[in-house]
Amino acid sequence: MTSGTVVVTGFGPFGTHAENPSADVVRALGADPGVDAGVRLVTEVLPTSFARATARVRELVAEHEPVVLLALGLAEDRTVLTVERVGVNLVDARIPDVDDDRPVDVPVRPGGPDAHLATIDVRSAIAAARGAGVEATTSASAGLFVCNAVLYTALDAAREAGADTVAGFVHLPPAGHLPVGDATRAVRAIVSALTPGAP
Ligand code: PCA
Repeated sequence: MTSGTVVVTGFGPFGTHAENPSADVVRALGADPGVDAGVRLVTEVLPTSFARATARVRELVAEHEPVVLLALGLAEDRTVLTVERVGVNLVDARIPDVDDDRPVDVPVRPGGPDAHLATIDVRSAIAAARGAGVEATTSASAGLFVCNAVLYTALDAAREAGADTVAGFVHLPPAGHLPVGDATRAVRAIVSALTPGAP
């Protein structure tokens, strides 16, 4: 039985982070999905660019009409995996993105709703990560940089398309706090828990 398409994205380098564990997790999933056989997993590493990442997320929603879109990113100042509850329609870049763009106090989408609540089941995602042996908590803010912009855009695109896509965001702590192998195991468990029809 096919449960549908699941899109999992990560981010490439940004700022002082030459390596981004979210990209490593996405590559590991691409090489070995390790999720229910009915799930068609699409993985992609997005550039940490406001313009290009948000445009690409809109394309991914339109192209695949996924049942789940789960975006991953690095939260440099956190020590555990966090599942985001909300994307807000505001950008305040503390550093330039990889296109040397540093938007400040502008909306992600002019005229869009102020915020979109994550539509994944946040509690199930946390329970799944913990079940895989990885500590996880909720987060009420994905920041005001590219990660938040991608979460907001994914939710916005799914709503506009009237698609059944549920979307959410997982921030990973630096690999020193959560090794990439453990993060990959947690994300696999989260994807399985969020996918309808999956065991
Ligand atoms: N973390 C940044 C952008 C890319 C990433 O992995 C953020 O939290 O916005």
